[in-house]
Amino acid sequence: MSMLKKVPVICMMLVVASSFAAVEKDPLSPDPDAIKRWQDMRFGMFIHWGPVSLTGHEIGWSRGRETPVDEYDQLYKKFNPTEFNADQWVRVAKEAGMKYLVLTTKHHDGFCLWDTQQTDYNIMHSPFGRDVVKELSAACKKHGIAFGTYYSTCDWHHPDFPYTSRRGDRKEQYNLDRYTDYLKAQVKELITNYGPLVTLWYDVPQAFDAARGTGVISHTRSLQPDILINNRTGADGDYDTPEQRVGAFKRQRPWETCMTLCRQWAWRPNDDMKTLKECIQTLLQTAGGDGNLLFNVGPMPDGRIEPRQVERLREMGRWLKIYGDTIYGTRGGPYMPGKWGSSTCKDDKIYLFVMNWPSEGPLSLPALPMKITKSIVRTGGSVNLTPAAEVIELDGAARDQNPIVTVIELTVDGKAFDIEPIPTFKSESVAFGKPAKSSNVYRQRPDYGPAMAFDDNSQTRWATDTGTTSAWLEVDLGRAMTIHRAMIDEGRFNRVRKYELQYKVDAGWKTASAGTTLGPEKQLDFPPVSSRYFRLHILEAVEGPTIWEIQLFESK
Ligand code: FHN
Repeated sequence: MSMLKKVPVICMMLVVASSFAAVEKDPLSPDPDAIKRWQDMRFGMFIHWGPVSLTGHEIGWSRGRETPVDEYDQLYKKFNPTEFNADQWVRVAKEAGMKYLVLTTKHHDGFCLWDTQQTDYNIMHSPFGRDVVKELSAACKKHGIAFGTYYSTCDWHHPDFPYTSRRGDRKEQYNLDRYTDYLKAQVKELITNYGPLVTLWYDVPQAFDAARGTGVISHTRSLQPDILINNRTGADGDYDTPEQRVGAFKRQRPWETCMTLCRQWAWRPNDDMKTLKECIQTLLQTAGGDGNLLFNVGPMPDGRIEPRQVERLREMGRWLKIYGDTIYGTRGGPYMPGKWGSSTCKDDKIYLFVMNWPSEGPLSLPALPMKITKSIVRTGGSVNLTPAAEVIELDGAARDQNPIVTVIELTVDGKAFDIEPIPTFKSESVAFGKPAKSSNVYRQRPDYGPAMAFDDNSQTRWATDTGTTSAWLEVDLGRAMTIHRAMIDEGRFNRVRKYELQYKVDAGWKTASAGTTLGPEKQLDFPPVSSRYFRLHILEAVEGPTIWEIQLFESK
């Protein structure tokens, strides 16, 4: 008789049970329920604050730039934000419709906003002498807002960290292992004393390679198994963090756009502030891409969030009070975002956010593979829906009801999320979607690769490494074409100082058009030239050139 038959069943069950228990969770994989909870929240508040607010300059970056290092590092001795009220900050976030909050507990300047035992360079040694992280964590718990902490991976103040700035001035003496232990000890304090945290938001992993970053992730997850960790430890982490731009449509990996309400992360007097339209449309484009939006405020040196920023956030909250069901708990798509707008979905509902109606005629979107059983215009007015075979056309009085966005709710006869994402742009550019290559890509990251300049997506761009002053970007049209017009969009970057648009002939590259600066949506008209290969050759740039889009138009 086999051994198996002799083993009492109960003993077998114990063996099976213990083997399951023994299967360790992979510390590099996030808890899927935590990811869903976080994605369902969709909208959070980012807060960049510290003694630097006394200067009105940028946190971290201004150390040794606008403010001499010695002066910057003494600011905390004057920092006494007596108007700081954690409840007030959290109430502003809540009234804005934000569901989570992430505070810079330690930025690149190394100053700590909590009662850390690892260094005296912290808030308890300032005239203020109160534990800001503790008070904010408690206020979030009280008001039902999830609390997360930003913790800068780099630390230009710490003696063991190798660099003294973003530009990479390396110190003579440093000890990265000892600094990593310091980082881990502080992260343990943050999670143990102020958690549970929705996320540990690391930043600028200078000197941290993937191995070291992986160790930081394992350490963090060991302290709180369902914590979420971003992609800035030096390793991939749980979610991507496109910054100051709406990320590209992506369902297969979580992502979160981090963006400033004004221009600077930390408070700056009279800083430019985004309009309500820009704020709302950014949220809709982000959610439509299946991403979260972490929207930043920089409180003032007295501890208050600037009243005009509070009012802007309250305006967003008033919009979300009416239409929040089209954002919270939804997924991006099925229509992919474009200049027209974006869409989200939940159960049998699809929400269309039309931000730019055609100047004439209806808005045409590709037909859905499901039947539309009902359609209503949530923002008022009516819409004629003609679901023809290949397109659905939307037209009617709805278009001018709301200056920010027209919200149309479609009900379909199935689960909307099951619909394969649908591209919504038909580009006239012959370069759209064609194979591309370039001389340099920012940190070799595909989300900044050459293809991003030929995807007709105004949210993605080709970028080059910091310090790059010349580069080229080439497209293969697949066959020889006669081209007479191009559009090159550098947006507001304005880094190019000399360029040539070239086409390849047997003898090499010839110039179709040449100039100095590009800027937003530069139109180039030139005598028709024929080739299969075209390239933008940037001969001179003041900083790493970056191009949002290149379009090439064929002579008919
Ligand atoms: O240098 C920082 C910057 O101050 C800010 O904290 C942003 C937020 O994502 N991260 C770094 C720039 O990428």
